[in-house]
Amino acid sequence: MKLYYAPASSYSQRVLISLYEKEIDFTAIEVNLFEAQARSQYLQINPFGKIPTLITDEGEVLHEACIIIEYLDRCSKGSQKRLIPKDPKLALEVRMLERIIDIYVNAGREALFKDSQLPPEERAKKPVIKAQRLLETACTLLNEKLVDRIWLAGEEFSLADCAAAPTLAYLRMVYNYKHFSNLTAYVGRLESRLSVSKVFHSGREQMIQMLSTLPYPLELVALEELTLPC
Ligand SMILES: N[C@@H](CCC(=O)N[C@@H](CS)C(=O)NCC(=O)O)C(=O)O
Repeated sequence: MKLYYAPASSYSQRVLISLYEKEIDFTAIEVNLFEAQARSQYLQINPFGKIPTLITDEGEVLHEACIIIEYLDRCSKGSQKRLIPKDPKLALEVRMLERIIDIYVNAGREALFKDSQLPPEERAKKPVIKAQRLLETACTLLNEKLVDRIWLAGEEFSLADCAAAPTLAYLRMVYNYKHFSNLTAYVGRLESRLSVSKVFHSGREQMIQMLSTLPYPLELVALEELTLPC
């Protein structure tokens, strides 16, 4: 199978983490959406112009990180770990947590990121305040789930953790979540996990380069650099 991806793309990273977790062989094809010709070629594969895309060995084209991960999980051989549990009730919770991360945490992160790139006098208007409120609601929920859990859905690393790892790492650039202590401890566990650290390591250089070109530059923030907000 072939994965079209970019090393710093958080949605690509979700899929890469799942591929490493499941130890699936794949061919990685890096896409540069900033390059006109590469972009127009890629639009033939993904008309939305979004990465990642997976092309299966049967030639099926799959968009959307969570659907790609679900496909990879269905290809599981006997001993491979499952990222979406077989138990239907647990599977629903995993999917719900993934949606919460995508819709509230990631959208909040994107809204805060866009806001940080506006001239200071134009920042912190109603839409971004609303997005931050939803982001904080989601972080509160995740923090509560993590009171007695190692991973988001319990004992087993899942699709929800694949989504959480890059989202929460990039979130630190624009939002300090140190006051959510269970969430912060969980992020420490996530970032020590082999699949996650491998993916972050390979995306780091591209992300630092992209951040340096911003009108209001931002930096990748290591978890240890987060201090408790006053
Ligand atoms: N809903 C898509 C989102 C993918 C997405 O937004 N990818 C970003 C990179 S992390 C992208 O391709 N952005 C390029 C653009 O929006 O032009 C998914 O789950 O895969």
